[in-house]
Amino acid sequence: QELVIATKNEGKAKEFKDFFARYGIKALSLLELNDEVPDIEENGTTFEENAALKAEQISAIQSTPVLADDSGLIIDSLNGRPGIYSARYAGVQSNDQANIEKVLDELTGVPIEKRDARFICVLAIAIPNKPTIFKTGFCEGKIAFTAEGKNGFGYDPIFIPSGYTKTMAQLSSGEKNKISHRYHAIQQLEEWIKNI
Ligand code: ITT
Repeated sequence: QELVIATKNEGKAKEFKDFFARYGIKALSLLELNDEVPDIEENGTTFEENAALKAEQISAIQSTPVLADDSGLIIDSLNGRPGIYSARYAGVQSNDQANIEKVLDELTGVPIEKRDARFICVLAIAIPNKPTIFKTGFCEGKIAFTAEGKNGFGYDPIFIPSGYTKTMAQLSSGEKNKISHRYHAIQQLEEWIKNI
């Protein structure tokens, strides 16, 4: 079986492939679809709204169930930023490196006790003619003082998961996929996945 994932983010796409392979399902990202899909403007004000926008618009075009992921990093001492702006925190054309530098810059001089943060992943599954399903997962941790590690994507090099002394980017993909926000959200879909 196949399931379309409404993402153009390669890091996310790889994680979904690994998760769904366990259930014998091939996850296909928008980067792999043969048809051109329009860029979806993520103009919602919440993770849920943005996840629904992506899943529902692609599902309407493809006439199949579509899963979308809206995720981000929430830093307590930055009043929850970058939040829904995580992908473009350092500007519209920003990349992971620039986003990381902006966060580290804003946390200059902030001690470890005040560097609490969490990743959030909101999944929306749009099914033609049915209400959209939502599932949310979190991963608690702290923001490191410097970027370390090469695995994963996004803010992984500066995120130290609770109970670890290494950043998420220093963990193997197998280790990340057992503790991540995305894993915790997908876990709640098990029943739905079995009925695909
Ligand atoms: P799509 O909308 O095409 O899926 P995107 O990168 O624009 O890709 P989002 O709008 O959901 O996706 O932004 C999520 C951002 O949050 C992402 O670009 C990363 O910077 C960050 N992020 C999400 N999950 C992460 C993870 O597991 N590790 C590190 N950073 C993550």
